[in-house]
Amino acid sequence: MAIEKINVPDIGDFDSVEVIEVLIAEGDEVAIDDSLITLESDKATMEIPSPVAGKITKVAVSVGDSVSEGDYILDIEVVAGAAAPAPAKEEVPAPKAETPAPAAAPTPVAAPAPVAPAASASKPVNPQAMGASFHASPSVRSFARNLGVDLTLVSGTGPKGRIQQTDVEAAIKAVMSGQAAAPGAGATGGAGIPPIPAIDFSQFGDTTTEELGRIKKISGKFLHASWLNVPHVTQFDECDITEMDQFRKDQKAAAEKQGIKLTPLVFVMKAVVKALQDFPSFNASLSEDGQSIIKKHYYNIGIAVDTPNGLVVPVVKDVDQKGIYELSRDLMEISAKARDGKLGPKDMSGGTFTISSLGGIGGTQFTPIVNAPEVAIMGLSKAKMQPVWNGSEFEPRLVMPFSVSYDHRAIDGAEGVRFTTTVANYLSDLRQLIL
Ligand code: CAO
Repeated sequence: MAIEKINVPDIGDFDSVEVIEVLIAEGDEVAIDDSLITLESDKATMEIPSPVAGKITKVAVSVGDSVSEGDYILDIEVVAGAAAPAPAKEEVPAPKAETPAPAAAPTPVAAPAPVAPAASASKPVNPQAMGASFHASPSVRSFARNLGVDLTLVSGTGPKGRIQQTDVEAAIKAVMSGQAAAPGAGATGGAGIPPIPAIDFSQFGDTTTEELGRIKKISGKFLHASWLNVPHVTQFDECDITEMDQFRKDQKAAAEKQGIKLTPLVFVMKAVVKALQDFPSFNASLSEDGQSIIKKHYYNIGIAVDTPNGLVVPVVKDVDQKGIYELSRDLMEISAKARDGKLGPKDMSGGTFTISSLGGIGGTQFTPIVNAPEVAIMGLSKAKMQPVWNGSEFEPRLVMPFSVSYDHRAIDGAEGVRFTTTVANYLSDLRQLIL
């Protein structure tokens, strides 16, 4: 039986992170992906999953220790035949970040239950709620999940505001006794959110029930939170990308020689960043109290990537400082990493604006959900040749429909359409990007 030494995997930019829970003991049997320990920084709580299946033979860390990437955690006697081969550093499963860094992609945390009692009416739903950190042990998270309690709405009474089981119980009691409102009450003036009735579908025909994948459960929670908290407006528009696409095709062969696949998306990223510089309110987040707008002077674009396991949003950093080839290389790299399930917390944090491109697939328009706490997101649909009236005749032009959903608390409607018009102008004449 081989003994596998387990070290702390890549945990993003965090260093010297406190061990707040040791979830296993010597002699325990673990499966691949079972949580071993929980780390807590000031920004996030992360469970470190086991990269192999086997029996714990030694535990080298205790609650209160501080650890960094590469530190030794424990030994596992690998189960013969059942274990994955010792993974290379990059292959270590990414820690399961339970609370994302601010502006992270709509990924971490579990799916909401249909009826989620809120903690107390005095803790209103706020724009940062879906990205806010809460501190709770996995057992409390699991307890809350089973009861459908949204922990972002529960006040913790433990050390450093940590949520205890008693806090979850108190939150439920408050709702049941009518002392507190149901979720959304802060945003809806006490109306609450009526549950969707549970129906036994098998009475109408055969059914099968499949558990949602981990990523879907996680992203579902953040999409739901954004949908409930952010007053969305979606502006639809279209742009003439005839010249842009001709330029892309002209460059394609040269790019391919360097191993690069040029798609319209990288040109859109450049045009969007130029428009974000013109309209800083779109590259921003609302403050926790909703009274200020925090404008970011860096341009990190999240790209929604469709993977076999679900939707993930890796972030391409410093798009304003990169050329088309470098961006294409970055995009190929992160989408490959996303599809191989190898994205780490670093790859998915720090985004300032998100683009969801369905243009390679089809569709005419869609309404993307804002990746809160960002305030705006763009959806790209499939470009088509269309007859366009030029004043004297119809001309065949390549027209790409797109949409921008935004948080109406941060952005007014007029600004919304000015932004989409500006992006369309830049895309119809790329020369403007160098002015
Ligand atoms: N109009 C017309 N054609 C388009 C297009 C558009 N808007 N966007 C891309 N295409 C073309 C590309 O040029 C490419 O064609 P060629 O091979 O002939 O050049 C083809 O469609 C496929 O492109 P792609 O999808 O591989 O590459 P991309 O850079 O456009 O997108 C990525 C990369 C990672 C965003 C994409 O693969 C993906 O995962 N998209 C889905 C995202 C998603 O699920 N969003 C929904 C979120 S909400 O649930």
